[in-house]
Amino acid sequence: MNDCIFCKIVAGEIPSYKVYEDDDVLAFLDITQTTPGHTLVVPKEHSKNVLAMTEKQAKTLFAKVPAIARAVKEKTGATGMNILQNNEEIAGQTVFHTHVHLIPRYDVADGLK
Ligand code: DGP
Repeated sequence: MNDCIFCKIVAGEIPSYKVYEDDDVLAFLDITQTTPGHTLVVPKEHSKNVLAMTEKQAKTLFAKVPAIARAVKEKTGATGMNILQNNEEIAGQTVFHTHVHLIPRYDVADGLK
């Protein structure tokens, strides 16, 4: 996909802050940082979203999510995490390459100690 931002990030043509990479997936910090450590997990093989994925593509991506999410949680010191993803414009999808958001959540009281 020539005009896909995340394909360009996967190819190294657009810089990103990499969190994790293997043969199948790349995880990198989301530019918006909804909370510190907000990470996107994307398959290296392009698909538009979950609605367009094959079972094999979905297994390849989602099998990696728990371990990456645990690593982000541990590294950030978050106490919980939203794991979500959007499919199609009506549902808030703005980049049309499948991605999973990992949004660490922090106990506000921790910052007051
Ligand atoms: P969604 O709305 O679910 O399609 O989320 C797309 C996310 O992608 C959004 O949170 C912002 C992020 N994003 C868009 N462009 C870039 C980029 O060039 N670099 C990084 N790191 N994130 C991006």
